[in-house]
Amino acid sequence: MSRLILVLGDQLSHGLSALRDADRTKDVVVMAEVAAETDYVQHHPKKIALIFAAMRKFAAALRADGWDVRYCELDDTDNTGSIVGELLRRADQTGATDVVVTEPGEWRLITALKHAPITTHILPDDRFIASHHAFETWASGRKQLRMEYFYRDMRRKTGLLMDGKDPVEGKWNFDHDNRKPAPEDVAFDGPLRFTPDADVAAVLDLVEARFGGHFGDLHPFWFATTRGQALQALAHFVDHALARFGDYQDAMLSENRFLYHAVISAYINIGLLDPLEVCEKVAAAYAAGTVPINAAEGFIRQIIGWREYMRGIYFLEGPQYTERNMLGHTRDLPDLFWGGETQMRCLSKTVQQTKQEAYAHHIQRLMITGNFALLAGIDPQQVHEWYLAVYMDAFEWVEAPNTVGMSQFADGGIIASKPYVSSGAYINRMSDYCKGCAYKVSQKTGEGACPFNLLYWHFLDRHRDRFKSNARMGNMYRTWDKMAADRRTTVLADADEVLARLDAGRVV
Ligand code: FAD
Ligand code: DLZ
Ligand code: SF4
Repeated sequence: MSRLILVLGDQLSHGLSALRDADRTKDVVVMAEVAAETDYVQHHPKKIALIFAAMRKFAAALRADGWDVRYCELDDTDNTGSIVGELLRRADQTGATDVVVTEPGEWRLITALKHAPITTHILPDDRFIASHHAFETWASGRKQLRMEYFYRDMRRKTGLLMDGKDPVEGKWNFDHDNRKPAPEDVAFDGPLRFTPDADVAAVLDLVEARFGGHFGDLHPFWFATTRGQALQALAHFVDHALARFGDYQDAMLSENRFLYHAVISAYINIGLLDPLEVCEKVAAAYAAGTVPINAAEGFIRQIIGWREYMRGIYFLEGPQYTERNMLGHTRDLPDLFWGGETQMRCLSKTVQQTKQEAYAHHIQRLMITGNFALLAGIDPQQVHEWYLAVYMDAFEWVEAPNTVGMSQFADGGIIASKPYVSSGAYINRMSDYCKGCAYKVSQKTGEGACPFNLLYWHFLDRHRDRFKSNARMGNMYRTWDKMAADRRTTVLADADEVLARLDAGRVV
């Protein structure tokens, strides 16, 4: 009896556990473009196009490899609109009674599959280095789940950048060397871009027609849509950008959106690249002497450290994680996140870039949009849904811990030991946004004062009870307490005025 092998849009890996488990002479692969997956948030059109184009190309590659693939396009007349609906339709067609699937990266879909009226076998997703069991074992009994210690275990486990039992060059973490401000010139032209072929163009037409109303520009579309192209994009990054990745990891420039970043997260997350192979290529460049340790270590830490850790937390904390709101923030997400007018140049540039590219790098996500949402007290669930929608690499297992935990501190400190907040001074140091902004970053109060300067103190003041005993925040409170009382009153009143403008839908 044949079985149905479900391959989801972010499972486009030839070594997928569900495919390894299958028999290509008997089993039937099911892939489907469905409204339930395109509509659970208003995904950026570029993200939908990337997933559909890569799914179609992956299906073609499987067929060429001898698999029987039943692929349903979004506009097919008999499309049932959901993954479970498609499985039931294919079961009717083929007589299959069982489904095999690699575990999806989202509780929503796991639950739907577990409750599907057909026997479903969910296999571990072993494209990740740490299994659920390994992460639970690491986490159990620890008071704090700090990424750094998990990361060291991952280094030991993979042997990446290890010299026997010790880290190469004697240190686990070179983050202190990775905080240079924005450079004058960037000697990298950004990620490798691909011209859409006829198959990609057909997807672009479909996405334009069906999702043209979603936030985000579909054109120009230049993403890799096959593993071969993604490997070329990776090689381009390793050869031309990696050496400076570490130095400028945290820098931001208005007119250079990618700096020395890899722009491969979406390719890894949908399965075109394997995280370990990516790290091995980076480690090989270090071993060959073409990139310094702060670049290689900084990059590998993001993947075997942060990426694996975020997934571990998502599955450890369970389906309700996305509803956490430890700071009780309830303000609605302002329209400026959807491209509405703002005078804050850093926000306007980051949102505009997000709209055009479906991409912003980590510090833009954390210290511009995330920082503002946290300081302004925006409802973390709305913030989470925004991040899940607008970035091409956004899947809940990685987006939610980054947003709800790291960026919004809504999990109460499981991920971050203190909230990632800053005044305008940090943004000014790390970017060129403040030059030409309608606000003055050096101004602390009054009309024209940078809203980050005002909201920063407002945040610390309103959450004093929660954070006053956090050792890492002692300096912030000491600075605030040393300020003259009437100045503090003015700062808080000016911050309230900014928040009132937000609430009234006026331009900030
Ligand atoms: P680079 O800066 O070149 O880094 C290399 C790789 O490291 C990335 O490709 C990615 O695979 C990995 N990586 C780096 N940081 C992280 C991290 N914090 N968590 C997981 N992996 C990481 N990343 C996503 O993949 N999907 C998301 O939905 C997502 N949402 C985020 C939301 C917020 C609020 C924040 C602060 C960060 C989020 N990140 C997310 C993490 C990070 O911003 C992106 O992985 C990174 O910007 C992708 O760009 P890049 O490929 O150029 O990465
Ligand atoms: C994100 C996404 C979108 C937009 N569309 C599809 C789709 O039509 N078919 C599909 O199989 N997968 C899609 N995906 C990816 C899924 O939403 C993803 O597998 C789950 O969110 C789990 O990570
Ligand atoms: Fe952003 Fe403030 Fe700088 Fe303007 S002055 S760009 S609002 S940090």
